[in-house]
Amino acid sequence: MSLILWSHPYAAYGQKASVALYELGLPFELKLVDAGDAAGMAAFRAVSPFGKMPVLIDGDRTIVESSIVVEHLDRLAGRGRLIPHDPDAALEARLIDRIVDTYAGGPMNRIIPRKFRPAGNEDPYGDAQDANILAVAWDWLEDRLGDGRTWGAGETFTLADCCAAPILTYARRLIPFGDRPRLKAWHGRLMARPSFRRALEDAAPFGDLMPAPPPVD
Ligand SMILES: N[C@@H](CCC(=O)N[C@@H](CS)C(=O)NCC(=O)O)C(=O)O
Repeated sequence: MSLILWSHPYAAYGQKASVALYELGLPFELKLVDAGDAAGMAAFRAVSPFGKMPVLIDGDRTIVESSIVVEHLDRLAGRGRLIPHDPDAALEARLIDRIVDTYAGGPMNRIIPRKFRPAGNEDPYGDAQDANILAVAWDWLEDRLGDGRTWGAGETFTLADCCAAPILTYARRLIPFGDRPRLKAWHGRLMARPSFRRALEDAAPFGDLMPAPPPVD
């Protein structure tokens, strides 16, 4: 049964799904979420209750929410790779996924749209609050990586890394990693991972759409 992924190659949460697909070697067909294509957008909205990507179509199943998409893909690929078999390791992978999604992806997805608001609608207080949440997330991750783990949740590449690769890459352009060497080193490993490199290559033709300066660290 062929898999269909509704996504945009530049979208962080879409990349989370495509990294998982590439990791697991699962072929898929991309359906581009293109705001300029009215018919395409109507078809996308029909499968995406909140208008969010990614959406995975697997036969007669429609799967929304990137973490659930990754869980589903891991199951399709025989289980135990992106969600470890060991229950404690699985909990750690899900924990890092939740922390990165909620406290790095969350503020990122609030700060970026505010940058496109019409003049006079700025929200410096909200921006500062969200910048602070991101900084706390960086501190928390730096501390969590203190046990010397190679990847986000241990010694194997998991859901945690599928989530972190794109979100860290974009969010550090809003709040740099600063003096957090373990976070920087983990991100360096994510950048070198072939599955994420492939996702970045998919995004490259769309240029740099991020309304923030290039990374400084
Ligand atoms: N909780 C969702 C978040 C997905 C999300 O925020 N996707 C963004 C792209 S990175 C999106 O669809 N944005 C389009 C919009 O909000 O209109 C998930 O994990 O799948």
